[in-house]
Amino acid sequence: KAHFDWQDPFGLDAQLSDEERMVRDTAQAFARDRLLPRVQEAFRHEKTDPAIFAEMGELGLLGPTVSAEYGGAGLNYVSYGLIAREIERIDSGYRSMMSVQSSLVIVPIYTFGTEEQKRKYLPGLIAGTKIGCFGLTEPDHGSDPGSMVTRARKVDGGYLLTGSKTWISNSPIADVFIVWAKTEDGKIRGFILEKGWSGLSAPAIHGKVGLRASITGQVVMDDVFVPEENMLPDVTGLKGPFTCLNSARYGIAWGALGAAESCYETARQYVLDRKQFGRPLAANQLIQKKLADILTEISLGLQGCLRLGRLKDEGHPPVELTSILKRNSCGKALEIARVARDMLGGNGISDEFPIARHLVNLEVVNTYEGTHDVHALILGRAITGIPAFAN
Ligand code: TGC
Ligand code: FAD
Repeated sequence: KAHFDWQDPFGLDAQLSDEERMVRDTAQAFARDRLLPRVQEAFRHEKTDPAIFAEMGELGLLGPTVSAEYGGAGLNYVSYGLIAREIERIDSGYRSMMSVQSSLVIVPIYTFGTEEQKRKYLPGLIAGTKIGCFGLTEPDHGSDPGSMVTRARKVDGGYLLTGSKTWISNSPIADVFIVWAKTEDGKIRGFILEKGWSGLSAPAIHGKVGLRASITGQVVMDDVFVPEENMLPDVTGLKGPFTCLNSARYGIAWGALGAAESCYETARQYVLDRKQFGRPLAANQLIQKKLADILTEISLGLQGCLRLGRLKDEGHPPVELTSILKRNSCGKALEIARVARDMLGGNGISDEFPIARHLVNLEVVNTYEGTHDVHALILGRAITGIPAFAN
């Protein structure tokens, strides 16, 4: 009888190239040795250590798909997904810091920027010596960013930006701000702003119950002058921010399953160790069914992520595939975290175990980058031809 591996039932490892395995191992070691020791304190005290960006940068974990001429490691999308999975196995907040920098700040500059913009901003962002953030969501426009009210008014030599963005990961510690605003013709354009510019502030939002290791804030712009050369020239409309989101949502699809794997492995060990009624909890059918369900969802989900990664490496797969997997991974991981938390009984409430932290983090991950239901509507539109969210 062939051997069954409860940690890798479909042999994901065997489907990776040597380079992909090496990237995965590097990210795993970094996450275990550098992030794990910090996470409990960071989460308890809502403390984000900005040094993490440079540590990730040193290992090539930021903007990994960018070519070497701008300082990137030139890796494929499967590698990017594997990095997200390993980082989020520790904490979704750390993956958030990484994926905003990689997909939402580096990608728009790399994809839509001028040669000067790429040379000026990419090396520091990829090294992690500069921190970036991405401002799309506004206080009154979240799922519907097309209705944004942030304005860019043309003036001599550039634009004056006015408006506010909210729930912006990294913003209070950011050096570089990618901001999406409407010009006077009503078209959405992307702008690169820098910390310290007159009229620009980024106050922190405190009191989050999840994702506490990742700092979040607003971006407030009061007639911020942005020189002409800081507008992203090569894109107009929602295609700009959504192109970045395609990459970030793909990373989340892998990452959320990394968090689910952490819950699964913790719960499995716990029920093997913990005895009630004179035998291990793991000896009960109800417990074994839960473990079987969890393993099934994680392993099917990972195969989907790998397939999408391969398709991304070959070309441009339909964006709906990303919606399927972002939605599935987040929804399933959230459910897995809830079940795993329950399997630890009272101890599941303690932050001595990672599960409750993953659970509250995953509530956020299920909401940002398009909520679970918004991705259902994107799929519903593709299936029926009828956009349920339009007027
Ligand atoms: P819609 O009519 O669908 O599209 C408008 C234009 O955009 C194009 N487009 C895309 N292009 C590339 N990739 C995609 N995925 C695209 N989706 C749409 C589309 O072709 C069209 O182009 P054109 O040239 O014809 O104008 O626009 P809509 O306004 O009807 O969209 C509705 C909806 C629901 C699909 C969309 O607005 C949506 O996805 N809402 C969710 C908002 C969201 O995801 N926000 C994320 C904010 S950033 C964030 O959360 C970061 S957290 C990161 C972290 O900390 O890890
Ligand atoms: P809403 O759009 O008001 O939605 C509220 C509820 O209504 C949801 O359940 C939604 O599914 C549902 N809903 C909305 N429209 C419909 C509809 N048509 N039909 C049925 N149901 C609907 N944004 C950024 O730009 N950059 C960031 O870096 C960033 N980081 C974030 C970090 C954190 C910690 C959080 C919490 C959010 C972050 N966001 C960021 C914002 C995030 O993308 C939004 O919160 C998300 O897109 C949802 O928007 P909203 O909160 O305005 O909710």
